[in-house]
Amino acid sequence: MSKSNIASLRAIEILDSRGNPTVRVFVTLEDGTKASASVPSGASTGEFEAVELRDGDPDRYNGKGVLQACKNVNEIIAPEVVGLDATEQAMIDRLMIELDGTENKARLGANAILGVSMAVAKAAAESQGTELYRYLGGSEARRIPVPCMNILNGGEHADNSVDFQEFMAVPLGAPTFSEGLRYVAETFHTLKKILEARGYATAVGDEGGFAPNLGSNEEAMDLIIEAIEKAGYEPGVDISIAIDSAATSFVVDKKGQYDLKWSGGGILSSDEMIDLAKRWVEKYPIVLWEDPLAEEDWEGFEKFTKELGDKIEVVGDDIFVTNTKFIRRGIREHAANASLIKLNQIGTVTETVDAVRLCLENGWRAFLSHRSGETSDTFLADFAVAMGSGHLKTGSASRSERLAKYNRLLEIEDLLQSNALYYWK
Ligand code: 2PG
Ligand code: MG
Repeated sequence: MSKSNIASLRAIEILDSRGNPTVRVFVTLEDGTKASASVPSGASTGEFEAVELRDGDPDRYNGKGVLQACKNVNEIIAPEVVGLDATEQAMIDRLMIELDGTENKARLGANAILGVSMAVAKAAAESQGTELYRYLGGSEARRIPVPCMNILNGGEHADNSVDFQEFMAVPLGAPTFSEGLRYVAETFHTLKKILEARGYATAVGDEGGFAPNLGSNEEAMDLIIEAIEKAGYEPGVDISIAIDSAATSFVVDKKGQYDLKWSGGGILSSDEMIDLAKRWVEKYPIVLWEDPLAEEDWEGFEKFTKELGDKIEVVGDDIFVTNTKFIRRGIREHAANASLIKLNQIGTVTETVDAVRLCLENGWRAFLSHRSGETSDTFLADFAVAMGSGHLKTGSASRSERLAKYNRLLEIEDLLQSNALYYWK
């Protein structure tokens, strides 16, 4: 019997950064190795994401309990997986997909399955005495992602008057990851001073960025440019800007019409949204725009990419949900030139790797991402280095569930020393 065989597997219900239940899985191997993994959870979720199984019992956590998902790990998955070699990631993931038997992991829950998938990977790495990023990415895994730091929050991640969900500072001109992190953390602190001076609130949203009530969405851009400059950096050279509109969260009737409801900016058509983006890309140093349109507005995405795809990275999140089926269609129809990548949108480590590979092999970029509901788990940091896709978003320079990932990347940079690579493109 191999020493890296799984001896036990157990899930418990824990709370995430929003105080909502999520799944934590513990795994022990025959050689005594122990590992655990915790599953993140989104708020602006795509309709076709793998199913996050919630109990729906109104007497517990407003129906958000995950006791059934934990039970599925303990009573259905564990008996099948115990005894298998933890290094057989693809086989274990496939087995869980078959055990579930549905298209979208609705029976066992993507939260149950992903918890096991990540915990197994961590245990296998640990048992081999290998860092997780190296176990998953091999000896060539040495590119540290550019940290796209979400310094201003709006949309469903905040209770304010900004429609677009995330405004990110992208330190693409920094020489190293740690310097890049410093550039954007300093910008974050400078932004706080600017907001204070203008009498705006400096409370933070779900991902740790500020969530002020601004006069318009554009004001957010102006404030960020000001913060970059006041922090001593040159916009567009040292630090550029990335946006996640999360447009599915303000689309009217699934497609075509967008209601800028938080700012009271009125209803815009898909074409008007594209025009707005064109104006902004002209005026501001924007390098990446995620979900500029809603998940079912494939036509709009195609137009957007035609107009702006040679200037900026166009990322699909809700439209692709880390699913190779939708990414393939996106590649065929030129609906974007990059996909967001979230482990829990698809539900296993293996399928997430497949999604990243599909992007990279087709000349697309893959933008690795946390969820708005997170835990202290740092799997994402190692995973991003393993995939070598060059950039990630994992929130702001506040809230320790966000900093945990950035700090793990600092550790990896230190482990790699001068072998670490850092560049935007
Ligand atoms: C997004 C994510 C992460 P959520 O839309 O990209 O920032 O948000 O986890 O709420 O889907
Ligand atoms: Mg998004």
